[in-house]
Formats: sequence, structure tokens, C-alpha cells
Amino acid sequence: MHLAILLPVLAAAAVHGQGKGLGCPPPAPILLSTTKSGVLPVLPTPFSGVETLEGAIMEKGPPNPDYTPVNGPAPTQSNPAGATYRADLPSTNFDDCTGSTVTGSITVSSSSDGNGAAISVNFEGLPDVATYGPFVYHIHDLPVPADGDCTATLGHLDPQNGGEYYPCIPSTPENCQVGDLAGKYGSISTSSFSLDVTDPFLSTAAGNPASVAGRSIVIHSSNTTRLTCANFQMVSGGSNMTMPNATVPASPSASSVVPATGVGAVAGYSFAAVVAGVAAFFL
Ligand SMILES: [Cu+2]
Repeated sequence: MHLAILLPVLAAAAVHGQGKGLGCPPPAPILLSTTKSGVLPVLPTPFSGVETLEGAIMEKGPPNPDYTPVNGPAPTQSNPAGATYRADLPSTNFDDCTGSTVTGSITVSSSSDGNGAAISVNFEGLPDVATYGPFVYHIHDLPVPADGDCTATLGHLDPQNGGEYYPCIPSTPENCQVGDLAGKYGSISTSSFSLDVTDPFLSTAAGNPASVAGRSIVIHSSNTTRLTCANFQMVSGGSNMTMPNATVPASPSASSVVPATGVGAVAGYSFAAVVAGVAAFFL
């Protein structure tokens, strides 16, 4: 390759991995110096702004144990029995320049006692950790559109408006963003990753501001680049769902095995499929 062609390629590659490796170049960072819900709900003083990439802060502020979200600490959720949502990662990643395709799923079910949600994470094929990790993952506000654009999921699920400037302190998870799963339970530093944990603050009730319904999961590289994403699909709405002119069907328990096909075939890309599925459920 001619040197004049090679140099811009190398420069772009260095930006993507913060100089650590090759990959697709991300969008240019944007300096954020004003309040923005889900990112900067309050401005620390003194403050000269932070760089953001794809809507996320690239370098968080210092840990601040005195900080609480604008809307207060997250409340414990009382969830409908049997409600289960699952997000299956698509077979093609949004950023496919790492030499590895991340696959797997995350399941969120009402906990057995109804307090909070049981989260089961199984991810495979994470890229080279030394180059792209550690990886973080979050529940994001909006679903992935049909074109698979992970950027369109916007920021983290954050009904308490804590923002992401101050890092999540795992010992006080009620002050973390509800959707900041990596912050509360640790980032990923392995090519395969499994986690089973109960989160008190995540809702499985449709319409609840802290609900996983209608949300998405996003996995990021260490510089916040979005590697892959998928929508949460309803496996079971749970016992609290009401259906007009119909009897609510018996729901499987939260610990029942989710179907191996069907839901997975929908993959994580089609919000239209989610809408259609929900609509079909009510009709
Ligand atoms: Cu995220």
C-alpha cells in the first residue's frame, strides 16, 4: 500500500483503540460542558467539560460517595411473578472490526420473591482484552432500530437521573444508574463471561420507568465504542399483565428454561418485531 494511503488508515486505527490496536475509527469525540440528562445531570465545580463518544463519557470524574442521583437513590422494585425478558445478541456485530464476534444473551426475570430482578448474562467471543478491554455493558434507554444502529439506543437506563460523570460505586448501587450493569457488577476481562445476580432496582413491569421492557443491551470496548447491541424481547409478561376480554394465561416460573428457538430467531435488531409482538399479545 502506498504510504500516502497507509498513514491515514493507521491514524484512524490508533484513534479507535486509543492507540492500543486496529479497528474501525469511531466518530469524533464531542466536548460536553452543559447538563444533559443521563450523562451530566449536574455540573461539578470547577468543571471544564468532558469528552463524549457516541453519547458516553470517555473519562469519568472521580468517585464521589456523597453524590446521589437528581431523583434520589433507586427504589427497590416489586416485580410481577414470572415476567421474563431476554436479549439475544445478533450474529453480526455493529462494530465488526475487532476480529471477533460477540454472541450470547442476557435474561432478566422477576426474582423469586418479587423483589427486583434476576439477571443472567452469557457472552462469548469478546475481542482481545489487552487491545479492546475491559468491556462494559449496560441496559440502554431506547431499543435498537431495524438497521441495527447501536448508537440510536442513546444513553443508559437511568430513571433516577444520576448521569454518568461520577462512576458507579458498587457498595452503594442505589446511587448508580439502574442500567449500569458493569458499574454495579464489574466489567468484563475475559473472552467468555457469565454472571447470575439479583438486582433490586430493575423492573420487569412494562411501563415502569426502571423497566427492561422496550430497552436494549449494549456492549462497549474500553473506549466506549459500541461493539454490539440487542433488544430485550418479552418471553413472559408475568402475572400482573391484564388482557382485555381474555384470561391471563398461566406464566412459567422465573426459573423455567427459556425456549431455545423462536425468540432467538428474532435476534436483537427489529424493534418493529417487538412492537408487532407486543401488539399481537394484546390483540
Ligand atoms: Cu452502554
